[in-house]
Amino acid sequence: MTEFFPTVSGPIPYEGPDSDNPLAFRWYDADRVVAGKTMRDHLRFAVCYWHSFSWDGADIFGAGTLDRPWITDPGDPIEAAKQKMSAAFEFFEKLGVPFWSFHDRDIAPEGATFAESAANLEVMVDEAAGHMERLGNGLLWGTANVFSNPRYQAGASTNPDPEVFAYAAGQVCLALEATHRLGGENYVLWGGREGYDSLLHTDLAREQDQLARFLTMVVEHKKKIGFEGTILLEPKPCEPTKHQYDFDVATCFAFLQKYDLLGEVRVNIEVNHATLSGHDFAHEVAVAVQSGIFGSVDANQGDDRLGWDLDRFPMSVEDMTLGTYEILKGGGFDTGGFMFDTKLRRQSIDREDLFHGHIGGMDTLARSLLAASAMLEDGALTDIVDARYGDWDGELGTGILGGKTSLGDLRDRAMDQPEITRRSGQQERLENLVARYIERIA
Ligand code: XUL
Ligand code: CO
Repeated sequence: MTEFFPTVSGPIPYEGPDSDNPLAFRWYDADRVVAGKTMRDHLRFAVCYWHSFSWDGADIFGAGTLDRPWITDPGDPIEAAKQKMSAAFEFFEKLGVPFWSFHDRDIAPEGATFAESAANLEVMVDEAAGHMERLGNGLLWGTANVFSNPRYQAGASTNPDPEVFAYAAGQVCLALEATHRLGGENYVLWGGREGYDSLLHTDLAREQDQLARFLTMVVEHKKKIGFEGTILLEPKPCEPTKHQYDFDVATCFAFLQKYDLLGEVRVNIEVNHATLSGHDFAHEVAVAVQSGIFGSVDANQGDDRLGWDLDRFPMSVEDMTLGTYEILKGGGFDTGGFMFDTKLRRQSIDREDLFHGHIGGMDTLARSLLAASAMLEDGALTDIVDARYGDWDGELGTGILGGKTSLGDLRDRAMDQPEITRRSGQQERLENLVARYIERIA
């Protein structure tokens, strides 16, 4: 069998923070126990198939740049798909990553008819099952690509043509069954082209109802086939459409509530989608946790000055620490994990660059886990928040929240109260505290 990554022997070892070996982890020590669980079990890393193995570096201005021999082969499409899959599993094995994720069209070529595509998928799911058996790795999630083919130009479930809805439903049905067969822990629905570019030709009310019906059918089918994983929506505010319906976590929550899908569907938060929606990653996690819909994370970051989806590997320990702190406060991942929906930069053309990107991303998140768990274990931050709201547990607070006090009662009370004593919010002190936790990671 061809070896696609001959310069890396793998598995990538943990060598500690003093190591200068670029092909070693300096922070991700899979077996190290942090707050009662191994790093492997806390972080639940997954590599994505699409950007890492199906993408050759092409962008809207130019052709592919990356050295990807497994996708330049023009031969038989199934043989080419098998070759790509062996490159992917060689990479998973050498990196030493516990999970992977895919779209149906990443692993199996689209055929001339729906039936032909279904047959191709079946062959490639068998192939994947064989690789997974050998390697003993898991599938974090599967999904369907219902946005690339021209038939989906006006969306999949939100299409004005019910024929397109029906085709997409068939495709998602097969992708969900494939995910189930491979033991997937989640099934993801990112909005794709579910959104609009112009209100002049869009009926918002109908499109929302269609989207809800689609999602309900997915939940119904999940139960029918006995899939025990979590169904996840992936919020994103724009791109490819001007306005995506699953704009952010709060919008998804309202949608799930309106259509009676709370308890059935949670969210997969992508770090850069949070940035694009004008929120911090930590904000999106916190909203999901407090709404009971936190599921999983796509760990790729963007760039503050470039307003599109850059899918960079996560490099900011501070941003990731604040997000990871919210995840840990919510009890951590159950079926979710950190998935690298990440792209190399277009000039990172060597195959080995795929290792450097993932090693850096995994180390960033491992450091963030260490800082965030120290912050939580110490309790210094939670103590300050508890003290800040402490008066709500007193007579006045419980009276208001318990519904015993009226607006008029509070007017009368205010009449004989002295001016209120204000307290410092101490934001800078808290930010310094976070900086200290990050500095002290060991
Ligand atoms: C698109 C995106 C997708 C989803 C899966 O922005 O993030 O890769 O994660 O369809
Ligand atoms: Co994503």
